[in-house]
Amino acid sequence: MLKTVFANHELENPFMNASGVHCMTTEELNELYHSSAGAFITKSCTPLQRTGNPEPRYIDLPNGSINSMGLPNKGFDYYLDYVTHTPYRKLCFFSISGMSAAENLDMLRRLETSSFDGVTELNLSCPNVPGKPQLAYDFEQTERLLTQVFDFYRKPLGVKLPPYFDFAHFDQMADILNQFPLTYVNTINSVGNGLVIDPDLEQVVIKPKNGFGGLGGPLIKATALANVRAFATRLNSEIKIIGTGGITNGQDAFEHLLCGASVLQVGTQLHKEGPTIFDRLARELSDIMKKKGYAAIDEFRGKLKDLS
Ligand code: RRO
Repeated sequence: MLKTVFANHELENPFMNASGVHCMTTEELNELYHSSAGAFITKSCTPLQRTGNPEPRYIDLPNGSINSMGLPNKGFDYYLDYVTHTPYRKLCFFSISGMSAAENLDMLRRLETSSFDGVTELNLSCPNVPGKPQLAYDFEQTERLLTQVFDFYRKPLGVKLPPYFDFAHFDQMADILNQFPLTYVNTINSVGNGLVIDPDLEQVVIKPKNGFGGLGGPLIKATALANVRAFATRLNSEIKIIGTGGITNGQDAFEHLLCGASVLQVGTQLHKEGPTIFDRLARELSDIMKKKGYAAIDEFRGKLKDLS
């Protein structure tokens, strides 16, 4: 009942990890592969490996998480080797997050000529590298980069966006994205540069950037749903939406689907619970659908109602 078609692949269910969580090493990626997740994605990578920011750099909160990992990753070749040498029957997404347009274009050229036949995610929204603003908050640079990408890139590609908070920005970004043959838009990355503090110790809780970091989990769900809905109602129907942000149970998943998401990514709660979470989410979403009399996700996807 949860079967979902995405980029011409049939997924057992719409659930997968959000890039960054449980996907840094081949061991973690294998655990996702063998879990109940319908698909999985690699950690956003750069051409060369990076150690990332100093620790502590990820903290679980009662209502979510804060992180300033700083793009630690094992480098493009490590993940390309994994996705091209592991026989897989589960859709695999490959996330890249170059430190410059040139780095992104270089990695995409190498993916284009490789045997990789999954889906590529271009991360335009990492909030945690000191001195590097989130690219997708710069509309001109985003349009220029996508123009350069689609000059040569022919494999399925989506972009990972930061949250937007104004209708003018939803409109402007959707107008840009609608010009390109994108497979999907993934919304949202963490809500950038929140500040969580410990009042007893009178100090911040993570070390990098004086405690500023990306927020995830239940505390960002309303912003995630707003962005899913805003893009679902503005993008061409060929561009699918991946809904990310605040999914901890079947009801959260149901809400993202109602707003128009096709695939659902889980970050904070996967970090807390581990890959067995995908069994629980699939069961809880199926139970909700059964109670409501839905036999397939397509019967309610995107059908959120306004008040009359
Ligand atoms: O590695 C990170 O600090 C990170 C990345 Br690349 C991202 O896209 N989103 C996030 O919350 N953390």
